[in-house]
Amino acid sequence: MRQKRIVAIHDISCVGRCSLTVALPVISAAGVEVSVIPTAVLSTHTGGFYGYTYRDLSDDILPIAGHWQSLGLQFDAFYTGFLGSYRQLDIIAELFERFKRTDNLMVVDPVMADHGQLYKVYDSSFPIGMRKLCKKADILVPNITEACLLTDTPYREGPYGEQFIEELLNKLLELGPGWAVLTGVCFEEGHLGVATCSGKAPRYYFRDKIEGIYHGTGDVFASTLLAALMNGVGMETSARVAVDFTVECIGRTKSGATDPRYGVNFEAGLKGLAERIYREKDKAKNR
Ligand code: PXL
Repeated sequence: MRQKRIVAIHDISCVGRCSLTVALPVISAAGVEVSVIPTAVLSTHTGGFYGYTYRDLSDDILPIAGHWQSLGLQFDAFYTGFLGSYRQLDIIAELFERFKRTDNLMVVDPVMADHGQLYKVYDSSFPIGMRKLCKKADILVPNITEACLLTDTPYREGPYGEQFIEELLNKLLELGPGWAVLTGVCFEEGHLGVATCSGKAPRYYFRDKIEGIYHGTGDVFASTLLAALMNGVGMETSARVAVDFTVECIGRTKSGATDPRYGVNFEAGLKGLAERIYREKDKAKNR
């Protein structure tokens, strides 16, 4: 099989293990070539650190795309995460239009909020602008807070009823993506997981919840999901692999008792992740 090539469009948080410093190693470990478009450069991410530097790279994105077009480059997927400005929502939508083919995947992680709160760097118009990008996505990967903001649903804490989650998934699909992959789904105390839905009955996968707030885990999840998908693994299995890897990284970090602002120890699990993805790839091929 030809090697797959994707573009990861996130910020570079120089310290803190999120966005590009997660997407690059995780997706590369699965044998996929990763090109990047940095949306901003920060000294650290914005979660729990103060005084961080912030350089917005909005003006560089379309010139980068223009150069790539002049080289005739094509990509199997575009994967967006944290964006550096409101203006970037239109810029990325334009980029998607330039590079969309019938057989490539636009994956949007609408990174903007968690635990019921919009990140402080964004104002209340950001989720409304984000809906335009969701419209162009093949796969949308929000957490519950982001899903609520995107669909005008009042946020509440879990456990949720199945009806609440199914309505949320349907409203996400109405925004335009082919698939909604919703993280942070909880039907009973102590269990947390993911729902995948493309219009038929949603599929769920849960693991025991590890208490605590761990930074960058949304990026670990979405990067792993895409790494598996690019290897021909189906959506439901890819979501399972992504949940299992994220839980494993959180567990390892918890035992290491490091400051959770510095992200999770995913590095020690990369070899095992690659092996699992290749096993699932073989199974998918022989099916
Ligand atoms: O992991 C999401 C993320 C990415 N990039 C930056 C962030 C955050 C979450 O807070 O601040 C800069």
